[in-house]
Amino acid sequence: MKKLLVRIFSLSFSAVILFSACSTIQSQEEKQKSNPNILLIYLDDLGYGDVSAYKSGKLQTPNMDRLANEGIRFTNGYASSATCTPSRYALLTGTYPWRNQDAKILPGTAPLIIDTAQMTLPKMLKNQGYHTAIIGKWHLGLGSGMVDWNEEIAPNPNHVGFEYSHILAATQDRVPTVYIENGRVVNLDPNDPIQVDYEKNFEGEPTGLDNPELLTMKWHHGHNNSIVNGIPRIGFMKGGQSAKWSDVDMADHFLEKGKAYIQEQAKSKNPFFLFFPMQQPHVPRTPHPRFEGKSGMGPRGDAILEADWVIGQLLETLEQEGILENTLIILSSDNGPVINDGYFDDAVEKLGDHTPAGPLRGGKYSLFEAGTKVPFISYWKGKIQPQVSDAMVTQIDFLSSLSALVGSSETGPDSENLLEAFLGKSEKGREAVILEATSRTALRAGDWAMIPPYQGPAVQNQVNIELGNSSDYQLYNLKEDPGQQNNLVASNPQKLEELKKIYLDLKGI
Ligand code: NG6
Ligand code: CA
Repeated sequence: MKKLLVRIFSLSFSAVILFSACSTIQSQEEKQKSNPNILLIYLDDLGYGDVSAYKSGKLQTPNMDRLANEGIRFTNGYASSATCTPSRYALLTGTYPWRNQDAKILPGTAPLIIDTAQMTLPKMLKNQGYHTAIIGKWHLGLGSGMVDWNEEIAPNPNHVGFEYSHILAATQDRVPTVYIENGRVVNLDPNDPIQVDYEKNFEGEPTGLDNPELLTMKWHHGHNNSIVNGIPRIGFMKGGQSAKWSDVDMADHFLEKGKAYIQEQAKSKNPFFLFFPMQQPHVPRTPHPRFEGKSGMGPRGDAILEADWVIGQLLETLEQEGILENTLIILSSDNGPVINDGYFDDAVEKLGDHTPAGPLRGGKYSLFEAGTKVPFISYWKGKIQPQVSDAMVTQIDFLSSLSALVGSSETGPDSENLLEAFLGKSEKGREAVILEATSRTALRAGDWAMIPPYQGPAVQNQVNIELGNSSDYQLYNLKEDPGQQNNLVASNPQKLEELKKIYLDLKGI
């Protein structure tokens, strides 16, 4: 009898375990199915005033406006840095870029700067059943030292959480000027191997410096090494002729890959995460001839109109596949705007009264607001109520916030869970953030910005941008003075002390 009771008990106990195990599996599956797709559109050097929904520039960007006006337009959305690599590092890892010495503008030959053991946004989503992909600009390094571009390049984005990658290694102005899919150069002819060097040229290869007669775009500063498609680049490259990209077709190329990916994933029951980092309007600005002259502002404006069209096409694809309502779309930029970033491309001459930085001071490379305060939009048809939000949100917060969205408990070291703000359910964002620009840092806290003293020029003359360097502390009340014209250090010493303390605490000094 006792034996029988024990047996019944253990059987029912197993049944309970089995049942609860099943229900865990089921709820996991259900969760995966109900989690939305995530499309993260990330522009390169797009300024706060470049999107017409931000109501301060002269360009018309109807597709970005659609996202902004039917979603949340954040007025205090920040990239983590005023340049590309550090911002992307922070976005993917939820870690301040100044914690990683290597998170600086990288040459095309730099090794991968994300530790493959580190938690990343795509890894977290992959762990929750997402299919994950990156299509576009990478600029976080590849390989672990000397890369042989003719073999499999590893580690690559696939080793930090992306299941599919189709990328350009660094920037459009840096060699190698080829696409790389899942670690392999696309269309490479093994009889014409690629060699890349950032120190010295390969014998007999023309350069922008020595062969100006071969150029269709002239360099202004830097950008005078190897010539590809008539455009002088940063770095030297030899071989790989059949693999070289066509600059004017780049937008169409990535769009085609993006569309195909969305169409493929729409067939699956699992959600997807598509990171779509676009190259516009970074230099060299090479819009397709269909967009030439469309903005009246030269190639910079035309490239932004091209980017806007691409975004419209992505939206249309989601609509056609019937998955727009089930897709959270986030749009932002890696850093603020620059007009002349090293080529003579009419950007300065044809700018007219357009204001890429909107009302903000500075631009790319700057510790002033325009360096990092960028267009920042979240859109989810039917789920997010259209609104303008003044909450302070940053790209470093994507990891923890999206983790909360999909039911994961992962967080990033410096990433805050601002999901409610990203979904428009709360106006509460961050209290404070450390912003970075070319290895210098500053603080934004509440309505205030504090920039510590830095040596160095006040203006970077080649790009004509105020960098934020000053021998004194700078303190601005952004609510009253978004253009940072009135340094309040003398009149508000108490506030300065308060902010210095927050700054030092956050930096762990
Ligand atoms: C700078 C380049 C600039 C741009 C930038 C990176 C020169 C003189 N300037 O060094 O043109 O490529 O690096 O831009 O070479 S970013 O958006 O990827 O950070
Ligand atoms: Ca950039």
